[in-house]
Amino acid sequence: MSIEPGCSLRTEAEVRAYLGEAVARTPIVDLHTHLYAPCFRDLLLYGVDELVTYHYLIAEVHRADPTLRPAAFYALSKQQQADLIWKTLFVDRLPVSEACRGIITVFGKLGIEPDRDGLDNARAFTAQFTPEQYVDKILGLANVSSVVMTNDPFDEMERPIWVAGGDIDPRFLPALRIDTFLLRFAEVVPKLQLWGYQVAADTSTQTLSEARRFLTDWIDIMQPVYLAASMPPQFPVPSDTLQSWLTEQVIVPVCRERNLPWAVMPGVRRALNPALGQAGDGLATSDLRWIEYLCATYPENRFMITVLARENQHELCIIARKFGNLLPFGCWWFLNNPSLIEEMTRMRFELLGLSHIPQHSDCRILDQLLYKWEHFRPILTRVMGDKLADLVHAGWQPTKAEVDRDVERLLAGNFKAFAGLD
Ligand code: RAT
Ligand code: ZN
Repeated sequence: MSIEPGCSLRTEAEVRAYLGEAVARTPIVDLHTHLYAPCFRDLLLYGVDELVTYHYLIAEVHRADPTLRPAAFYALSKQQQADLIWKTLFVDRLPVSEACRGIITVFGKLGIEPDRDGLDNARAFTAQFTPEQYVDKILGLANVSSVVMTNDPFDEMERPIWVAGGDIDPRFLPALRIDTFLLRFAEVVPKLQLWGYQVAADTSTQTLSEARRFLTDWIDIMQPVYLAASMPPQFPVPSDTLQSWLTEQVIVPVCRERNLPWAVMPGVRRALNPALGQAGDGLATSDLRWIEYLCATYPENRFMITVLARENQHELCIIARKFGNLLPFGCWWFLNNPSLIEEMTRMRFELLGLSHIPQHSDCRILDQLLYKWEHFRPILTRVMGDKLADLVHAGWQPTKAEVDRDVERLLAGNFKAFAGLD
């Protein structure tokens, strides 16, 4: 392919400036969030009270005020919780943490003046919009074209909405979450039986066909773009456990048959401090041998992966170099901090080139799209800019079209291709 000289970026400064524009203008497909389309009603969280009571900030307020008892905090109304967090983390001390900074970024993007006296102006701002209008506004301002939801058939609030059917805003793509199915199968057997699936906590041929039927029914109902599970640091595959059997006999074959990737998210230690509720989870370094085993044993399957511990990131890149059916994505949860994103993204460029997905937002509250992506874009521009600058100095002048093409790959195309979307 000939490179048009007129479109070449000849100097480091030209490359960096053009890359910055491309990163800003390229729409993002956010491949893992906990956001919901407006038709899911109360499950779609937005507005300042939700924002300020994000579980990352709930953890931080309990650190800032160790006399605060989690039970007392959770007994407050949502608005009282938000007021307390605002006073403690934003007024009584400078809001320097990444999660605190995020709130200030959101206010800036929405034109809300942060007010040390309280959150009423921010509340009034959001109250002007219907949920649908707010979705349009936030997706537009964030330049996010679509977001992947997290959809759990065992969730009592969302299940009836799926069962009733209806049109989902096409910018919200479903993902079938299987944590409960995979990790708590024995516990949910009675529920599955109630729903008409003849399963038991065993590996019989009947459980096999009925467990597969459950998954395929939900694939038919949700039409997910992938199956997903956040996983403990250790997972016994292969072994003679029920979980290993479900993995190899149910999930992997169903994913293959339906041509769907499985997104695995190892490293979570649930309820490290149970009193903190959703804010109480922790992490540990993961043993990724089972991922290598699945990639090697099932080359026809596709696996996406994000791992929670920083300590696993180099190893993950090396595993991904060996298996084309493994796609690393995102800087997840406790890794979604600028210093760690920069380190991980740099390492991924160096070891994986463009064959990764540098970030997902994990947003739980719609407005967070404004900060998570606003904070990420300059990091991508800096890290990729360094790589392109090195190329220019070595004698390779990228064209504008090449930069556009590859930024699109990183922010949307790699995911769409891997998930078979278009
Ligand atoms: O990032 C988060 O908000 C976590 O609480 C988890 O939901 C995690 O992202 C997950 O998907 O398990
Ligand atoms: Zn998540």
